[in-house]
Amino acid sequence: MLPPETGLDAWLRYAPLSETLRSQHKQLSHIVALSDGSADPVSVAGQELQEGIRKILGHSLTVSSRHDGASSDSAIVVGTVSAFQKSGLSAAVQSLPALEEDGFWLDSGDGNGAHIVGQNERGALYGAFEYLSLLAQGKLASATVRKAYNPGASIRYVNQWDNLDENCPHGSIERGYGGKSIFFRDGFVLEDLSRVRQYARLLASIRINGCIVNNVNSSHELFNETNLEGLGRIADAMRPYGVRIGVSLFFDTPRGLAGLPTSDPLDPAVVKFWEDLTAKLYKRIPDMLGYTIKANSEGQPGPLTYGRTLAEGANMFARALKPHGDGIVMYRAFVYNHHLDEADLKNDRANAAVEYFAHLDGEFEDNVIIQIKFGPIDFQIREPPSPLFAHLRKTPVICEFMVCQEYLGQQSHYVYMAPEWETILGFDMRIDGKQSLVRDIAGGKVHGWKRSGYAAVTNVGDDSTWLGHHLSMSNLYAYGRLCWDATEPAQDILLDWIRLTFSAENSTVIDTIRDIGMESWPTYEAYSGNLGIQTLCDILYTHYGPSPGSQDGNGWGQWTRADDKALGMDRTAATGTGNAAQYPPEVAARFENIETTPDDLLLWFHHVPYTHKLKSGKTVIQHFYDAHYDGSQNAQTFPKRWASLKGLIDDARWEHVAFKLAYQAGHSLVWRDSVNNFYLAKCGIPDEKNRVGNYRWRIEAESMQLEGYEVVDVTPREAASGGRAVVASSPTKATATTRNPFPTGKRDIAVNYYDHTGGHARYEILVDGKVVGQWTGDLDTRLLHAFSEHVDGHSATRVYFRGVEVKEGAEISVVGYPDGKDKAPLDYISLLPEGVVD
Ligand code: GCW
Repeated sequence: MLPPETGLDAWLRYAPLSETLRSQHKQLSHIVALSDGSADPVSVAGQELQEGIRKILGHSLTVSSRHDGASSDSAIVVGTVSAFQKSGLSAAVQSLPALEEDGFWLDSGDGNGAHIVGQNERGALYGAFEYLSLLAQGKLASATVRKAYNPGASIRYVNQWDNLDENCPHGSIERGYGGKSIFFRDGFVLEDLSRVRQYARLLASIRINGCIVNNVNSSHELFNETNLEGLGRIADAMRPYGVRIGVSLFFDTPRGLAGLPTSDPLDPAVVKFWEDLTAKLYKRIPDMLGYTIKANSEGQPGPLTYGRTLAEGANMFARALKPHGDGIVMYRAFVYNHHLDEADLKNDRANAAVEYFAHLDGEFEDNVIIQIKFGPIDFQIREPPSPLFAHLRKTPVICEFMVCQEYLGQQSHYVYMAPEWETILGFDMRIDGKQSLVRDIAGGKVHGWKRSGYAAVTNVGDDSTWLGHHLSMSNLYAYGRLCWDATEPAQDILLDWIRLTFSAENSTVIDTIRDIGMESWPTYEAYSGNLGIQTLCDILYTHYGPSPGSQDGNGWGQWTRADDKALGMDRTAATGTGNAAQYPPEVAARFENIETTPDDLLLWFHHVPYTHKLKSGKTVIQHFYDAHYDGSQNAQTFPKRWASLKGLIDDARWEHVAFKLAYQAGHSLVWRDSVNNFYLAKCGIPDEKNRVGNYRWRIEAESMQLEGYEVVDVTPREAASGGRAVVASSPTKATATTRNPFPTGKRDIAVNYYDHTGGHARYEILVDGKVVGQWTGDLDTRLLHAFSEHVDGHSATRVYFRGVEVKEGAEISVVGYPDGKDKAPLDYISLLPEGVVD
């Protein structure tokens, strides 16, 4: 049996190679880490190499900080170019290819000693991690690597949306699904920052060089004296790994913290306040990377609040940073009016970034960088790139991704997002009619920017899995890899991650997880929102489960404009919001024309009848129905495929993932039925295959004989089969009973119920008086996504009892034992013949 693993070391677990592979490696003599200190990246590299080589190969090596001539020939030497030169190793670095900042040279040396040479200390550490990654994957057993590695972008940051929670003891993270904050608790920086150190280690191994540690919805309390000291400790914990920290600012801090009458960016007292605060921060964090700013967005104050331009606001911070080094302002382009009037067909949230920022190009200080979400709306299952990427020429940009899956299943569903990010990174904007891929814009190549790149909202938490789902860590890993080299294929990255995380050598493990991973995004798209309509989750509450109706009828602007005849946003210049015309002419022409708009973005750019024929020949509505059936059907195969890995990976991680994938399979059916029934009710066009609304093996709870249960209408209606469910009216026990109307046979009994916060109801299911299954509604403490308090599409879920012999006419009862606010809600049962999914 393989020893249980928690996931804490993620892809840095350094699992032992098989004896066969181990025997192909020569014994190295020792490690030389050319460093003068004990907490700098080079000495960390030395320790990491020592630990990694011991675990992977079983070789114990000593680490010295000096190179001592001939005896070092079979050593592994790590250091900067200049340290190599100073240590009598000039020959080794004489004819190296050019190395850029953070770059490195790796010569794995035929097993006879190796050289890892960083352009700087950070680069040296990256080189050590690269060496260990190759070693752990068995890639150095038969090959020698001699290669220079240079970054595709200088900014490779993560953003944490951790709250200070000064008013409530929580450690919460906005849109965090991996436990509590590893940075803050109850208004202050945590005393114990050991997880922060471990996080920095993971980040360094994927060459992330910066971390913004607090929520963009910030608080002025971040800057009280205790927290200034605490931020310094965070920086100290991350610095040995080459990770610099930055902070998110609350625009109204001058008023809130210093009691100034205004936070007007042109007011001398306000300017002075920020200068002083910045000086204080640098005193404690001399290498602070800068400030992230969310202003005039979703209720946040900002320069517009004081009658100033966004550039005037950004520049105030930029000037405050300048005397202290290379600090930057990462000014978020996520500025929009969330009280938009849907009745006006010209209104469009997708237009906001260009409208607010394009004309300011040239007005920003040279240390202001505009941080743009990858799409025009908000991390949806599919979006085109933000048109703002094509407008800023003088002002460098950061392309913002989201590693945590806010709109994509919140780590209770697995979605490997690198393939989606690739559609953005590889998109050609055709600026001035020339090739201008988003990755070349963000990487600085198109406009010759020195500092630009990527940020991702990661939101790891204190759960040992970091993100709440072992498989979701493939997203953090892939994000780092793409920041460094955005041309790497998503599948290659996934394969490396699997070899490092689960098994370097077992092809069943590697192939199975690769297939699940590569299918996961198209699968989730198929059972959520298709054809560019957006994800269709509930945008007014937890952003998790299905609620297609929530998109419209409010000011948030994530509209679909679905009525009984047609759906989709008309974003054309000819008849719609004009958003298509925000792209450079060639791209604009493609999106303006329905014929040249790809099907997967059809409803993003066009308002079409449900009967509109796609390029596939299907109608839009039939595509919706089919995709939801196909996608959820595929999700049913994930647990089965995962089951084939039992014993091939450790039980602890196997069980965790098995539980998540089984849950996902059940919830994918909730998605399928909710979305399909919603659109069937809207347009009245039946499914050609007659599946939607017809569930042959289903028995509705509201049609059963009820004792202690009462029937309720569910909101939204489509979140319950038939629009209704039952909840206990009795505080102690409720029973729903029926008789099996189907022929005698073995059945997979599926029970659809609701698991929300407020209590853990227990349930039993009996056939002819015999208990055939029991469970507790405690998903709200086992899954870490944002849970609902209600009976709805978020809490709807399914449990199975398989292979139960049920006689025709047998009495079947579900008994619920309510607990607190959890009134043991029940939607339906299905008595499925083996192999049938419904
Ligand atoms: O996607 C939305 C989220 C908000 C978030 C905002 C942003 C931090 O729902 O929770 O606020 O984006 O990016 O600022």
